[in-house]
Amino acid sequence: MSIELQPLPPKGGDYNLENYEETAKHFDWSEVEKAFTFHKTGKVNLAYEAIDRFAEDENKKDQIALYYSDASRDESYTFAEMKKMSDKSANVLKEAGIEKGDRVFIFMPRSPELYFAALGAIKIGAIIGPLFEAFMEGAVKDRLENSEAKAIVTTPALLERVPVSDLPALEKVFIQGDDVKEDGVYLDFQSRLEQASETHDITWVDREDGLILHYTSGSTGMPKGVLHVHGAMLQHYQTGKWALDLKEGDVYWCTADPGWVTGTSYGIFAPWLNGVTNVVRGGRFSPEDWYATLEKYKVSVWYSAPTAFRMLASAGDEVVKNYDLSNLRHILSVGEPLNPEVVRWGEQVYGLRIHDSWWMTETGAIMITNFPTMTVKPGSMGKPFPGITAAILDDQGNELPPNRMGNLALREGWPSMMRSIWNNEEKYKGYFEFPGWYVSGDSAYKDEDGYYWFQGRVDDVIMTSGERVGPFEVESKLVEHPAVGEAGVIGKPDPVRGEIIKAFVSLREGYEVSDELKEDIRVFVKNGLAAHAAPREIDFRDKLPKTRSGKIMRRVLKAWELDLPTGDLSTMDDD
Ligand code: 6R9
Repeated sequence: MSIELQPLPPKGGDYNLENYEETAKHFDWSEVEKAFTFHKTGKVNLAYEAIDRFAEDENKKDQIALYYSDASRDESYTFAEMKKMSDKSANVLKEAGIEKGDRVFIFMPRSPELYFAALGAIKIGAIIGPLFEAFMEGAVKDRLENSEAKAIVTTPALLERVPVSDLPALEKVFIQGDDVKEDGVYLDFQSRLEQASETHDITWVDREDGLILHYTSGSTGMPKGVLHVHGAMLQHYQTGKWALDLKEGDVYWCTADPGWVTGTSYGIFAPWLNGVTNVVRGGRFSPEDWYATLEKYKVSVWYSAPTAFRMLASAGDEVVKNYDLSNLRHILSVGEPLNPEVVRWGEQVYGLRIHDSWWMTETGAIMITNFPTMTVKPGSMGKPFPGITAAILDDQGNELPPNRMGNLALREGWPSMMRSIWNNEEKYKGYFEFPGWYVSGDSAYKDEDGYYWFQGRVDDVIMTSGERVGPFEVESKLVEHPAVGEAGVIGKPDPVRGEIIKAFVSLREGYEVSDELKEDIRVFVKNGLAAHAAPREIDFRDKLPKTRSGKIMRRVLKAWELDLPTGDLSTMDDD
């Protein structure tokens, strides 16, 4: 029996989605179109719906659209100013010969100009390719080469990682910085932006035209380019409304970097399509800075990730008391399993529940989530968003009954579904091996109430003495132990048991490695979960390998264990 938490009373007004079950029964995506200008005009461009229509609205134009801060800058831009800056940026790109359909990469640390560049490119119908600032030359080259990028917007510091002469398709390199010397290929983005005209005729596109290309790692091979289209805005908008519960007057902060899908779908599109104030903070994580950001901007809706919440929890419960977080009313999480322990911790320190949401780069927007008006079962990802059909399939594509673990799949055809893998039709088809279904690569089960429970990536599931064990369950239990900061669990091949469970653990401040502690942690999992789920081996490490978006890389743990090469680490957080 899992624990069930009744919905908490709303803080300040009703939630947008009052009755999940009723709404899901009757929901139709075509209804969502009525929220957009294109429903009346037939003219489509996501940037128009996100920025320009509010800039043209007397009641909205002077509202802050973007609050930006980092160690050296502290700025804000209204919707009217965002329109002006993105129009200028569109003119800069267009004058340099960039056209509809061209790939324009954006390779820079978070800054207001990153957002102007992205919106400007979208306004001319170009396809944007966000690149995380920590990528090194090889990773940048692979992505620009694969997509035949025509332009990149970058900074002087990152320019050395762009191998321009090895990229024949790359015609223009826009550099955002001081005193940039132009020479035909290299162009000064900053001065051009200042000088550009403030009026721009937006390029109207088709709903099926390309919007954004996100490169993401699979279990094998090179990162693949996942293409999304303008029509995805229906789902960005509606999930913003019902899952994030965005409404007039909200100040919203998504902590993800736009180099990852969460930082674009929910750091650019969803908030602005809903006309809310969006907070962007540059720089690195620190508990004090994060709480100061929530306080300073009176953030009301906050979207972050389990690793961040665990790091905040590790910082201790005292630090949060120094900040006024009274405006906060709704918190969400994505990217990796949200341990029940973290949900309990959230309720304790914030007086609010952290709501899990599940989706992927390929799905483009939230697919399964815990709605604020719904009973929450901590550890479960929640239920499918209205208009989304999910199922658990066996390896032959048959739907499994409740409580059976299998492949988490989605009925194809949701608005923000990827439309292709760039230059790789085979890979794309690989997701749709069972007619009508997109197979996610995650394993999960659905309980008798329709809640989905994440078990791991398909290839991470552990079989030990004939028992199926999801590493997430074990990791969740491990991090409940007071000494454990983070934990990654893999199956280690064993001649007798098939696999045994092996845990890699980093300790919290103040704890020392010892055999006693090891045994204590083992017994803790054994007693808390099940004997067969207790790790037979525990290795202590100072740090666990993680992707830049915070996921513990079990395949690297496995490679450590088996003494194998670790493969492509271009998405790994190695600083
Ligand atoms: C948005 C994003 C996708 C993979 C996905 C799954 C994991 C995402 C999760 C979750 C457990 C959740 N994942 N949300 N696992 N619970 N709520 O993260 O996209 O970087 O493509 O990762 O992340 O394994 O398949 P992406």
